[in-house]
Amino acid sequence: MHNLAHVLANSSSPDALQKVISVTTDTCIDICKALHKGSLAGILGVAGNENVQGEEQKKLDIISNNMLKNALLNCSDVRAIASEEEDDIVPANTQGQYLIAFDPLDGSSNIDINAMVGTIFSIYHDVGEQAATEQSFLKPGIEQVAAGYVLYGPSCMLVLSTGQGTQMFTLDPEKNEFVLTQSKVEVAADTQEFAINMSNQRFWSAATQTYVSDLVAGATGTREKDFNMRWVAAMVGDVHRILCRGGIFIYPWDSKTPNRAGKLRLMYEANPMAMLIEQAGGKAHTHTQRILDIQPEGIHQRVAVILGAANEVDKCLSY
Ligand code: AFP
Repeated sequence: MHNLAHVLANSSSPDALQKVISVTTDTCIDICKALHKGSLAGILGVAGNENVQGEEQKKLDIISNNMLKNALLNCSDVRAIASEEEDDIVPANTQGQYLIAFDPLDGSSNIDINAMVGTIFSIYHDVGEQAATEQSFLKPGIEQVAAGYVLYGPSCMLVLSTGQGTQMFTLDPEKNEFVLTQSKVEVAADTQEFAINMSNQRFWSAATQTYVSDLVAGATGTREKDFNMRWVAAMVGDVHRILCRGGIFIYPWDSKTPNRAGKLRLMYEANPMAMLIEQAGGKAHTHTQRILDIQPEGIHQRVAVILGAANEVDKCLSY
């Protein structure tokens, strides 16, 4: 069984990129330990303030953000960081060659009910004489050199791509390291399982409503086959299920906030997940374009997300 360091050493990734990935994943092991202490560590519940998204911050949102921020700002290969929990980018070492954007704890509404949460990260190569700015981060997702997430579930798992496919690693808690457990993830082109927050149905576009009602009609309707539904309420959990057994995940535009393209954030949720899904043979689109082709306009930009089984994504877009 190969550990992460061995897999990275045998990849075509430059040493500096390997270092940034290792610092990130080692910090996630520490986040995992903090999460597993749960209420015993007095770190559940809300922190009593809001982030730039206007969302209530949980204590662990801030704790995990600070753990990643401290570790990455002290890594000489990091040029700057961006985080869901940071209003602006944070410059690190101007001579560093890698930008990293992350959601330190995705699915934080699940923390207090001991349900799935995870850390999502996206890495770009960038060099410059001056310190990095927000503009440095605004690169289309296709330019990511690495993307991944750590899922804090029954077992702690790292899912990673450096552009040569998508791989899964499982944390060995005795050795305190991630061990390769799936060397080539593949998402089947068809599926009978969908993920969407049904409580938003009346706010969806007519096309989304028709698509989902056809899924629910199953064998009695135009799809002529039954579908199952799952909703983890943490993107990491839904995407992990799709990478493991297929499916389609949809967080569409809705009229609850009509001038917002979607709920999920492009730079540190949609783009890294799109890379992992595409590297596993799936598709990741908004209602109108491939996610990895989007030219970002801001580090906290939101997009609609339709990702997973290639043929099912095409079917959804055909509506
Ligand atoms: P939180 O981090 O605020 O829990 O949001 C998680 C998330 O961004 C994404 O991980 C989920 O897929 C989605 O929001 C869940 O949204 P709903 O709460 O509307 O179901």
